Amino acid sequence: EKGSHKNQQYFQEVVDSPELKALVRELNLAAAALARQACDEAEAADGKPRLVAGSIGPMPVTCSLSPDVNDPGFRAVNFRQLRQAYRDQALALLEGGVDMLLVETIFDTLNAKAALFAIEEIFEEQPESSVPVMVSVTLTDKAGRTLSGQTIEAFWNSIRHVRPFSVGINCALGPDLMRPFAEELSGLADCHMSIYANAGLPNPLSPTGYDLLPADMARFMKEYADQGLLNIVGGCCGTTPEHIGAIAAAVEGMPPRVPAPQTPALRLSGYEAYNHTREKNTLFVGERCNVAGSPKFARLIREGNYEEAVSIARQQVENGALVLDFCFDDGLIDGPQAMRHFLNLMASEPEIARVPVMIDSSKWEVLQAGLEVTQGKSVVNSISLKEGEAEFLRRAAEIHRFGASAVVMLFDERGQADTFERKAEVAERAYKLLTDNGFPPEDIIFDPNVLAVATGIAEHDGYAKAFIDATRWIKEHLPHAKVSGGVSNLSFAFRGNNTVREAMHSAFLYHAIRAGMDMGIVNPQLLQVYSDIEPALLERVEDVVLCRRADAAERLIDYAQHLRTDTAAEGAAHEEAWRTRPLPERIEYALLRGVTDHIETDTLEAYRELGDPMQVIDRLLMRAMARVGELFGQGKMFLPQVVKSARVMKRAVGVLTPYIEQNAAGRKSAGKVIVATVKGDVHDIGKNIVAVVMACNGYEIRDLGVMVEAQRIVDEAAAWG
Ligand code: THG
Repeated sequence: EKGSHKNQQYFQEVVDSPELKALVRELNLAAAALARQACDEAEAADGKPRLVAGSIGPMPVTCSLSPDVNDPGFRAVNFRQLRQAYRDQALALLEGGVDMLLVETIFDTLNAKAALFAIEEIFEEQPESSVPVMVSVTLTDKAGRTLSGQTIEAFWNSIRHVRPFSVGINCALGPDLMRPFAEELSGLADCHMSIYANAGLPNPLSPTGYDLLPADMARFMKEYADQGLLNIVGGCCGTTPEHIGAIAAAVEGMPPRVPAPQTPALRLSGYEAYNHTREKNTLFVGERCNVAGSPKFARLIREGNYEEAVSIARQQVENGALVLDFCFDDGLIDGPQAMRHFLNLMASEPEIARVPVMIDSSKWEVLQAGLEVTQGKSVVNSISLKEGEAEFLRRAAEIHRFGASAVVMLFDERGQADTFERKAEVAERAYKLLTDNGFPPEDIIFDPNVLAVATGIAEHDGYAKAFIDATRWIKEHLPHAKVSGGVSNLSFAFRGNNTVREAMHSAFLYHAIRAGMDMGIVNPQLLQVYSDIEPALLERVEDVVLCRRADAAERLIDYAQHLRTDTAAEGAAHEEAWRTRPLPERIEYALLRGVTDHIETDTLEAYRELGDPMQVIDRLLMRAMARVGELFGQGKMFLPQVVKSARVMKRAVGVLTPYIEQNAAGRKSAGKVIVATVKGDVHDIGKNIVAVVMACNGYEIRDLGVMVEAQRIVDEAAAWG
């Protein structure tokens, strides 16, 4: 405790130290002047132009990591402090006459975002001072992550909104270890690319203190240029004027890299990137971390039990949520403080924080608080025209400066858009305003308002249909804009009756997705398979969702009533019923519905009957999985359900494995196979199935596990082959 306190105090002193702060302007003015003078001298000597890039470094403190292991929610510095310091520095560099600004050696993307925020603000206030901005990240481990945990693509998604002159990698790894990540970045970045690596790793025995001598660096950089990875090249730690001279000579006259054009897409990130490209299925946003939408979550936050609250976030990611919504709007909770604290805590949980965040609040200062603590590219939920055009555009501009996307609710000064015509009108107006003011259309996520239906009030009957029609219209008329909705709102009239609620959500999603809905805020654990909805219920639910008959609500309410009285008894009977079906049907039932309870006994029974584990896999398990794939393809099953199916599959394969190994022992090898999932992929279900199938066919399998580096796979293959 004491040590921890001291540690925090130390960092506080670093941040507050007045001595260097007073010198920011003086130091940076002098730096710019000295560099300019050196350039002028060199230009006079050989007549070639020289440019000065004002370097903006990463700071000794970081905004997204706790310097205190005992207190993961602690931060020594906040976004506003960094933004101010970077502002002072950038102003002085610009005043000193630099030709460009170089935000470099980025190890924490949030620090970099503070610098870029400050720079963009200056350019907006004084457009005449605008110069090109270069951005350069540093990767600290062989997995290609920043110190603050992001992959290179997640980093790029976080900063690409500034449309930099160039992006690149510098420092840390030498040119050999850096190469795979330079290749990756080069494929992603639609701007120039820079590389200035260290001269290899530190080496006290070398005359320069680093491994690579000028000729080595020159050779590496020539290879980079040959591969078409370079527009700008140089050297970082351990390089000397001789290194730079050798590199310049080696790449002289070589053609520059041509950036690959990128298709517009919603590109988000947490620790990892999530790109919602055209071929992606619906994006599910987990709704459970919402104090207004979950009594349990609300209680945990009010009691300050953040640890358990964080576990709710974890469960959702495990159940297939690809983005998490966080909402702390409650009269008894300090919203900005709760948002900040929760997101800071979550950042120390890599399995949760790998997904992007949706910051949900009706209060602007809560949205800002969330933006100030997320290093990734987040989604702001939400803004609207409720308070008029000026406020709408002011908020949109600030969201863009933070590099976030925005949910735009279809509200205007007249209120909520509840008919198709009003929804289309407000969406068109908001879209035009945003795109005319430089907001990227692919970062606009329209929410046409999912409102409760079958409430008994006739005016509400058309709400779901209006949402679906508006979705179709938006996707047809407003290029690249996305459509999202809070699905659980739809069924508020059936609170307490999850059978009806789930059926309503699945049917609604089925139709809205066909109309073009891109994403939905849902409870990932409560989604029914569309084709599983009991026909009588489905008919009534679809009557309501599609507004097919005047008495639709009444009929669904009646039906729900009879379900409610019977559920307990019927549920138990239903449970019994599927257990008495033939074995293949039981296995399919379990796989389709993600029921793990009996899968191990059923699989073993199948093995005893068929006598061969391969037959069980081929004839029963794979057939059921094929059905899962088919339903997924038709939009009748959703990712969270597929995740559950895969878990059942894993259990089934698990009990068969000893028999497979037993069969394989003593048999002549059909060949050797190495399996692994590659960097960035933690999902090993497919890999495991392949391994099992091949083992059954007599292959020797070596399983290297998940997230294996390319080089290790090659090395293992060479050693074993
Ligand atoms: N659009 C946008 N954002 C949104 C919404 C929207 N955010 C909030 C909300 N709507 C979406 N989130 C929820 C979360 C929970 C529920 C509904 C919507 C919900 N909760 C159960 C209930 O109230 O009955 C709680 C059950 C329980 O936990 O016991 O239904 O539309 N942009």
